[in-house]
Amino acid sequence: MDLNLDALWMPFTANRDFKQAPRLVSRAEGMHYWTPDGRRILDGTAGLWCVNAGHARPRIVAAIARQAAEMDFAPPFQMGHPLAFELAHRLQRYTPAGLSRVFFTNSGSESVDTALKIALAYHRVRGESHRTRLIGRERGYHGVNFGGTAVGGIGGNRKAFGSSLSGIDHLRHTHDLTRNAFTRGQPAHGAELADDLERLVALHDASTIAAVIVEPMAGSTGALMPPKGYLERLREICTRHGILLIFDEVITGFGRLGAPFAAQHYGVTPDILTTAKGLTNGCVPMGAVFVQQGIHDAFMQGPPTAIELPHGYTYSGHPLACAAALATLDTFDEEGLLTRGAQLQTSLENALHSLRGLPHVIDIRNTGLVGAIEFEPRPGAPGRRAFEMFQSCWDAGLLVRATGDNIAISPPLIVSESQIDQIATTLREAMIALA
Ligand code: PXG
Repeated sequence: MDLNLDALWMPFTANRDFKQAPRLVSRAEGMHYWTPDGRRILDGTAGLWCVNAGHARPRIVAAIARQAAEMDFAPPFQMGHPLAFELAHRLQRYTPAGLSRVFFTNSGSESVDTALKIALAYHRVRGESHRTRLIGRERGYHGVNFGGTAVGGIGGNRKAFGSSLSGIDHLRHTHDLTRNAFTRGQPAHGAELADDLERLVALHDASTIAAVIVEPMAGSTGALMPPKGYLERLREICTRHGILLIFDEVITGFGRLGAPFAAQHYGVTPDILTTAKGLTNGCVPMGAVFVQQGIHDAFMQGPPTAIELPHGYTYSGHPLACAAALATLDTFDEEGLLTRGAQLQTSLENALHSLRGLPHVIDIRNTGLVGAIEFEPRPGAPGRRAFEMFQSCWDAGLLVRATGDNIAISPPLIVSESQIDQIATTLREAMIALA
């Protein structure tokens, strides 16, 4: 393929290394990608945790094409179009109880920054404008905008960008291999790590804290499952101190853990919930922030002609995105995909845990249709083992995701049992060859 690679500055990519030996895909359908030279790759990552119903689903493709011809764009400020309202209403069927108001964005990063801004403005509108502090967690990933970077807990994503926002603090992460290695589902140990929030409350005073944001399952840093009782305790502490709890469900939303949302899977309901990715099956960029009705209603005061929340995007509720989302929800419903992860959990669990004992493996963990394998870092070269796994799986026709010393697996929710076996077989062969 005659392609000049020079002009594109690629995101989160080792540009020079990539351009020496590019990994390109040019077609996708169902569970597979194809490279430009026709090699078929099994998609073990649902694209980037987003193509939950599989690729190029005809109903979704047709809905986008129809909408592009019908009305390509509609201004979302002081104007509306029916599909945005229809989608917002429809989404209430899936979201946890109470989270009945929705604000549309175009990405997970925008959803996170929107959620943080809503939290700050909510306290202010209620006369608690002293609540400005935002708390994230180590090893959290909340996208790349300024708010998400500030509350994010990955040092390497933060250090290049100056002093970030002020008034930020972080909880300790929950990853503890000494007590929890090779756990199936939720780890037994670590609920007490939620008490770290009490430490921050003692340090800063609750009256200064607006919100805590966590991924119920931390995706980007290697699929870290919450210890049993941890989310419950975090919820209880937030409620007791008037702190809003935000769940970032950009990865866990729309079926990844075997329920529509992690909030339902774990039985803990946040005040605000951020999503993106699976909402449109990755076809058109879109995000959504769900808020408790009481939070929304607190803004609906003052003169009715005033704009209650000075926030929004040109493409909030874009017609193509709404059409894609509605067709995606139809597909999820028709095929029972939002709960299919619960049925397939044991298959993926057994397949992945069968790899225990292979060289360098220090942990295997899983829930729903997500799993991770963690490797002992190679001395002097952290992250290389996982990257080499990613490369050898790619060479063998399987797409996995490398993050730190972890390999994450998160196939589309249409994955078959035999494809799960294929994933495990390919991983095993790559792991046996791993130095
Ligand atoms: N929050 C969470 C929890 C995410 O996982 C974002 C926010 C940001 O979403 P956008 O749409 O702005 O990228 C994400 C994104 C990985 C990986 O390898 C994960 C994400 C993005 C890229 C890579 O795990 N998640």
